[in-house]
Amino acid sequence: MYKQFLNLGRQPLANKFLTKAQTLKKEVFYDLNIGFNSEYSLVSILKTIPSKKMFNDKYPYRSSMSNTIIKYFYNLSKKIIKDFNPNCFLEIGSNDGTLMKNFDKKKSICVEPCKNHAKITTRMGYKTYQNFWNLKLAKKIKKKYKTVDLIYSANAISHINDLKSVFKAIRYLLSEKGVLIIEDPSLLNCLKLGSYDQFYNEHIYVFSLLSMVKLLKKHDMEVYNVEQLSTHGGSLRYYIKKESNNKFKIQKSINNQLLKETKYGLDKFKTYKIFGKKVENSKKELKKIFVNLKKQNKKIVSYGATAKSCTVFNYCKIGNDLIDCVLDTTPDKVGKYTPGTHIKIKKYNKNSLKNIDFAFLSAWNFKNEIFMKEKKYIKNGLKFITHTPNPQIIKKINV
Ligand code: DWN
Repeated sequence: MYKQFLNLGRQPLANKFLTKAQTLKKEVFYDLNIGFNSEYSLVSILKTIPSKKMFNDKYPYRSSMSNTIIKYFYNLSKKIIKDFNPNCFLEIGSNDGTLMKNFDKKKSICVEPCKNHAKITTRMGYKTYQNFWNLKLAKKIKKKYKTVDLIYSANAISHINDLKSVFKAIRYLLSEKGVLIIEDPSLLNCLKLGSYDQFYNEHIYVFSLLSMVKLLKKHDMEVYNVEQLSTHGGSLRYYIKKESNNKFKIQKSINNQLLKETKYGLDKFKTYKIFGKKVENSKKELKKIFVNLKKQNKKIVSYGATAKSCTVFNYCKIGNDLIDCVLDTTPDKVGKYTPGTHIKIKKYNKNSLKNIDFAFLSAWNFKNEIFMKEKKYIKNGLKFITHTPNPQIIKKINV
């Protein structure tokens, strides 16, 4: 049973960027309410949208659009090969192959439901199943490959509604001594940073170690190590094994993280009620900043057409009256309009920030990469607006 603690209003599909013609038609909006389930210490959106509506042949997000992620996945592949040297590596949610391209084609399998991305890894020469992850697929893969000793998934498990089916399928396919590695945004970081934009229709869950432990227990699996990551505003990497597998010992990191999470109150509904109030204040403060700047005729753009900012803009009612345009490098987003708020997305180039006074950090999770890239403009007076950890115009940026 989920108990609601936050109402983020009516929201369109976060990655459904619109053509000009589509902005003139009626858009579909859904309630975005967030709740807490005390049995699993699990936080989830309360109304889910069928996956096929979101992950289709036009899914626009590409991991390769950020240098931070390209480097991150390169380093991670080296680590996985060094630590595990898998005979068969399977990635759930392989997107455009940004991680996979670092692995041996003969020993790797991609699983990706979005046709446009699955086509890319197929073209690259990787065996790609263009499918949603489920038991039927796991059975099909097992028939062909017999054992898979490393299953990896970044920012995909949190997108799948039926977690029972997810873990059942993983347990079925994973070899006895195999390892499952999952990475997803950390609930603790999300609460500490007030980053309520981690909630949108694609992000069904924001996990904590507390919740992961409880979920896996039902499937005779356990987390034996956990690492704090800086990606996506703070994520956790869970190293998971079957309970019967004695090859890996439970690391100290598990108790440390569980302690941090319970100390913060991630197991108590009260903590989420407080977060909900904080978010309501954040909304008012952020809107105030935009309205004040607009009164002074400042030119404001948004940096990155993120799914996250769909939540912020629609919740705070920040639209094309307050933001001139959104800048982005993704081919499938450029020339379109943001869902719900209809702000034009323009192709980023080196001159895009000329004569711009303020840029909203939609891609706040890449702020270091962005600040480095824009240091010339920052030195010339460009200022950034952010909503995390609190709505503000960032005073000082060291570049
Ligand atoms: O879980 C998810 C995460 C991993 O990615 C998905 N559900 C959807 C997506 O969420 P997002 O859109 O909030 O992700 P990002 O990675 O914060 O998106 C960054 C956006 O900003 C991309 O469209 C690329 C763009 N960008 C850019 O134009 N110039 C990013 C950087 C760093 C840049 O310099």
